[in-house]
Amino acid sequence: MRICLVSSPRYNCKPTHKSLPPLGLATLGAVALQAGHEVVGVEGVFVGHPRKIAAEVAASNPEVVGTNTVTQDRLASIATIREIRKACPDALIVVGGAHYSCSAQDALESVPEIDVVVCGEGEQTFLELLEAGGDPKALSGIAGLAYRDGSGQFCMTEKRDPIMDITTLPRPAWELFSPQAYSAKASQLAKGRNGAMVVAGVMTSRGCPQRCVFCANANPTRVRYIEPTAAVDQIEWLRETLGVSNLDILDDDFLTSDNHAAAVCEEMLRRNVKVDWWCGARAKNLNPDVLKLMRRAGCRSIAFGVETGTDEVLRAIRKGTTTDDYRKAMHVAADSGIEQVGLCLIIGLPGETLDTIDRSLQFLDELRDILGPAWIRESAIGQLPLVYPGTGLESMSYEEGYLPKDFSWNSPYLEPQRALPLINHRYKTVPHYQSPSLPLESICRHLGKHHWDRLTHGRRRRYRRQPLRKLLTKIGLA
Ligand code: B12
Repeated sequence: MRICLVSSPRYNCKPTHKSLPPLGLATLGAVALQAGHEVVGVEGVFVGHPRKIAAEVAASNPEVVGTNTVTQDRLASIATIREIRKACPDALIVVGGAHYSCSAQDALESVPEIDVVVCGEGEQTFLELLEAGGDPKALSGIAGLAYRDGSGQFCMTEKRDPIMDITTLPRPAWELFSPQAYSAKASQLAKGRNGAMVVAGVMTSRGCPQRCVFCANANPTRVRYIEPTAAVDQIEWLRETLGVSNLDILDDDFLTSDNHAAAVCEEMLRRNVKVDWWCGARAKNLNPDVLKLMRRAGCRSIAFGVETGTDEVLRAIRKGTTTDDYRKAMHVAADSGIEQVGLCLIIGLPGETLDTIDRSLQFLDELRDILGPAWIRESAIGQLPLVYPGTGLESMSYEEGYLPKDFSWNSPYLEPQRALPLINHRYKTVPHYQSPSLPLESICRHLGKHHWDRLTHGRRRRYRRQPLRKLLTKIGLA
């Protein structure tokens, strides 16, 4: 079949190169090519405008169009899908990825242009869909799908098991996209560095054992690993074929297995693969020897989701870590020689009070002192919690009455308190979590009065007020 895989434009439909090349779409492209299909990639993120993206898609005369998005960009993605439907009236439009997977019923009920939602890992499901020639009658027999039946009713097939042997998946088809055209500015590694560099992402494992209430990860809790030699084959290929000098290791937690992380690093050192890389990890029980090995293998930077600095809020969000874990982790990270450590913080999570906010920010200062020069100020900027589909925060927001019962992810949503400071203008159409006992307004007032300078330092532009109507008009939703 002729397939066109399209990346979503950004929320404002402005062309940008500031992103990472789309690993999910490149992986799907690889399995489709391997099975003998014709595949074309369209970098919607570079094009921006939905109608222009649709014209590029139509030029490949596809029988199947596949796309995905993140929640922030969903309205721009839907506007694009509507244009694609007009330009390719007979194509089967398939969507996937974390956002659509977790809001499949809503998508199919409110966006008639979408034919099928692939839920969870897509390789096998997409392949079976293509093998069935996209025949709507065959959909009920394919696990991991949501669709509308002949009478327009929402249907979901049985759940698709995660792929256990992820080593056997083909190398992502980077030839469909152009990793060299992406701006390194989307990467943590670019901070404070000059000169051209090519950045790409690899995943050496899939899955995360945690289920934090705010996380929008559609991955299963069972963690699966790529054989270290196969993971390094990919890294070496990116280095030698595309000149990738900087790598984002995108595993949900690169340190779920010390043995796996150490084996990947040892293999990189054995083959003398020269790339700078960074990764994210959970700050619990860090092994000092593994962190030192990571540093030797080229790891320059590591990010930890601290989220909050009090044990009561850590318990409420089911993070499975304590403030003591963080203190110990910062000592290990500082001693490892890793140059930059990023700490991400969310303010206003369940269980938060004005007192826990003050203590969290004090705790952050304590961690900064432990880290010394490795501390990256930028990444510790507080963010108000966003609600993503399928998360614990989404269920709480319905239960606690903050999200209206008729809320749809596919209609324009305007944060009711959008004029508040600290609501990042990029996220105005994504609901924020608000606990019944601590209104967002009180949080913002408190932060504005006591912590404004440190929280907005260097990024005030992000919090400027921008008329949303202008944005919605642009994407045809006003
Ligand atoms: C790399 C990454 C980025 C990169 C770039 C993403 C890109 N352009 O590709 C950067 C660093 C720029 C980034 C930024 C952000 N990200 Co991000 N990111 C990731 C990360 C770590 C890996 C994504 C990835 O490549 N996975 C590997 C591939 C193989 O998996 P996959 O993409 O899920 O694809 C599989 C399936 O989902 C499915 N599938 C996916 N697409 C499609 C399409 C079709 C047609 C089909 C059939 C199937 C299918 O099949 C694929 C193969 O199995 C994920 C976390 C994660 N574990 O996935 C978060 C994640 C995608 N990001 C997320 C978020 C929230 C963001 C930000 C909004 C963060 C912020 N606060 O600013 C920004 C938004 C930027 C933007 N506008 O695009 C959320 C998305 C949640 C949601 N509901 O949308 C995730 C899930 C993290 C999380 N746990 O909350 N991100």
